[in-house]
Amino acid sequence: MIHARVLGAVGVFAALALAGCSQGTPTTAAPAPASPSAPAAATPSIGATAEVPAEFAAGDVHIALVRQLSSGDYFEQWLAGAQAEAKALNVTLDLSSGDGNNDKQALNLEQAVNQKADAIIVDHGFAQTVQPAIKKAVDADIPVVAFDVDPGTPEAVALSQDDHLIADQALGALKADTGGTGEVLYVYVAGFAPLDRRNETWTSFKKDNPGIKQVAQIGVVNSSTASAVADQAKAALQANPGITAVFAPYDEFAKGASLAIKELGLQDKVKVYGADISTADIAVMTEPGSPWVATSAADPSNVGRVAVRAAALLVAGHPVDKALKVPPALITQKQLRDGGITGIEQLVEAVPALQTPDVARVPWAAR
Ligand code: SR1
Repeated sequence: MIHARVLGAVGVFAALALAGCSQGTPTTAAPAPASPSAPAAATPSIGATAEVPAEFAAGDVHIALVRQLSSGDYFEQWLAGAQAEAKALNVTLDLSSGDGNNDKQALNLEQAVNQKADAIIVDHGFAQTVQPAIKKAVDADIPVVAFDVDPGTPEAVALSQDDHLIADQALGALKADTGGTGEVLYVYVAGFAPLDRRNETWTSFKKDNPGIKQVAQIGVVNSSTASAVADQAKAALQANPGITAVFAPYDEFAKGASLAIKELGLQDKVKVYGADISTADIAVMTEPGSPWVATSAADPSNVGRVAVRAAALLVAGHPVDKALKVPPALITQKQLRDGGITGIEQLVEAVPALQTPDVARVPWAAR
């Protein structure tokens, strides 16, 4: 693995193909060699405002992506975005996933540090299992971008979606639909930084809206979250027939709750307010009789792109804000149905705020 952080000015590099990455054990996708006919002139690529650093042009940059979780629409789309950005920047992404096992993620992280990755992206994880290795990385002068996990050091870049706003937007829709009164089923699992932040907003929301009562709480995160949540939601809905809303701020939670409501035939009475969006989520939200009426989301693929851009900037010695936040947008079932939106690409066109090219913009890359 090449540890390259020295800037150099070279010309445009050819667009290179990365082999597909798989999940599970660490894998490496190497870029194809640069075209021998690529011009060597010291000019930026079209649309770019700076020259391509030498190590990027040479394809020498390795960024380790160390994930806690990899199953589910959100994580799959996030990875697709990260891989697309790595390809565009001519970076090799060394991918590993803990598959929900925190010890495995910690080992993968140690390995990335020992192999002297040029930068490390830590994607989710629990603070106590990733912070020791993040400290080792920082001490070894390896730049770190921590997505959705507290890195425990101010030297790492902390990337998040704006989780307080995600919860705020979804709860705004819940309040508008219920008139500020009603029994709510809440889906939550503690320990995941984004869910903990959304929970802070839910806690204040309940105080500010005494007419909204949380009558039950459920939640599980595993490799089949949606079906596990569906089972829990069925039991909670049967035990609490007064529930009219479910606050489920993670798409796997929202899908599980929606399934339970439909199976119980409660879709005219109980509505779901969620988080996240994907093509599969759009299908669930827009299907006839779907109770999932609103979600607040960033485009996961865009967030994956931002993570890779931030890491690349750090490798090149460019300054990056220590706290990067990707803003969400509220997406409603009505908006999707009225707009005939069936996929994430269409949605991003309809809601341009879901693209954030200026968050961690790379000056040598075309936009
Ligand atoms: C288990 S944590 C799941 C959340 O991580 C990302 O922030 C997504 O928004 C998802 O809701």
